[in-house]
Amino acid sequence: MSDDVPALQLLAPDGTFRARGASEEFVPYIEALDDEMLRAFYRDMSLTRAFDIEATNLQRQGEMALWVPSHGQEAAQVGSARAARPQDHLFPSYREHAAAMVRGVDPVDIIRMLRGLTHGGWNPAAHGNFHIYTLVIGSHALHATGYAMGILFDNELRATPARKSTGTKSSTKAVNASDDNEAVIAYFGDGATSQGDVAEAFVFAASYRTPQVFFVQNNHWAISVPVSVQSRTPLYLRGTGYGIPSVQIDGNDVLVSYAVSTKALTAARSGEGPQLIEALTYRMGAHTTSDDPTKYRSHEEHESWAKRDPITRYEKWLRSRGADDAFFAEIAAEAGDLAADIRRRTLALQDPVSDTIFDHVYSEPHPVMSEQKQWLTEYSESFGDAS
Ligand SMILES: Cc1ncc(C[n+]2csc(CCOP(=O)(O)OP(=O)(O)O)c2C)c(N)n1
Ligand SMILES: [Mg+2]
Repeated sequence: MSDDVPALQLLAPDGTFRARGASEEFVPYIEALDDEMLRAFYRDMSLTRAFDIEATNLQRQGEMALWVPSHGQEAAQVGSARAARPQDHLFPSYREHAAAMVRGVDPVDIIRMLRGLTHGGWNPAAHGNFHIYTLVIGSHALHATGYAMGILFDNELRATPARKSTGTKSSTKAVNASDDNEAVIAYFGDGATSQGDVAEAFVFAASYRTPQVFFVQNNHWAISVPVSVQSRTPLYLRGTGYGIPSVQIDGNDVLVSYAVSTKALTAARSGEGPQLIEALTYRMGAHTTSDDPTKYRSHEEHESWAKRDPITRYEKWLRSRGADDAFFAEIAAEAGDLAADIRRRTLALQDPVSDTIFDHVYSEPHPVMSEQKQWLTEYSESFGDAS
């Protein structure tokens, strides 16, 4: 499948809705959405874009050690995160700012982590089951799969309280038939597919038929390594090789991302086992603010993807359906207010007290931690008022 013609697409880059061939199956998922939800997709993408630009500026002004831009990947993330039900668990990498916002994570919590004020960032249970960012590439594919195996075993126990779980897949189908069942999404990039952790996650997920979706954002680059070096075949075919139903979508089309993710999550929660979606998109910015992409990729390539921008195309489509200037002005104003609020709250962030670093190493007090804490206190005090 060529990059220019992804297998599944509903919204062409020029903003026209056209479902061809296999994509036709996904039209009813969009027809079922009301205007409010369709506009919410636009709002999610626009607010994330504003947040991302503001955070990049804050990093450039020395307010963060590092920023990881999401620019260009908003549609893939918003469509899939909006398809998830409240009970679902999402395991991100580190670039999933749009998905985080959809699930209720405060953008400043992401900033706090990249400013080095916290090791975690947020409590997933209090933030839409959106798990913490993982910088160790691919490792959370295993965390997500382990979590999905846990869901499976819990379901078995609930279905047969008298019998101890065997860990087999025997009763999966029967107990997973409800819409209320949990499912899992693991987000990772094209580069992560070369990691052993991801391969192991595929094996376990396929073998146990876990209720999960592997959502690969193929943004074409793993820092300076192009996807053509990661794989000789389209990435979605990797999933197929493990026996995981896998599809490739236009990742800059929020509608197809939503529709295909909804179908995949429904299949996963209904006992059909794991699913894989490869979303073709593009990392418009640098890998992080420490990177200079002009060293390894061409201006032409960048420009060709700018023409496929997910927000511009969606705006065109919404306008063709009646959204007027007032709606877009309202969202632009809200995005401006959000950026200003993020800046104000970032500048007001306080450093944590240094003791905190020892507090969560063990769940209970530990003599080695107490000793180290005492040492640090004495060391700090040795500077007197100058410390
Ligand atoms: C296990 C591991 N190896 C290497 C790195 C260094 N590293 C950080 S990001 C990255 C590239 C990841 O590319 P991809 O999976 O495509 O995600 P993207 O950054 O494009 O979203 C690498 C190699 C790391 N963080 N963890
Ligand atoms: Mg990548």
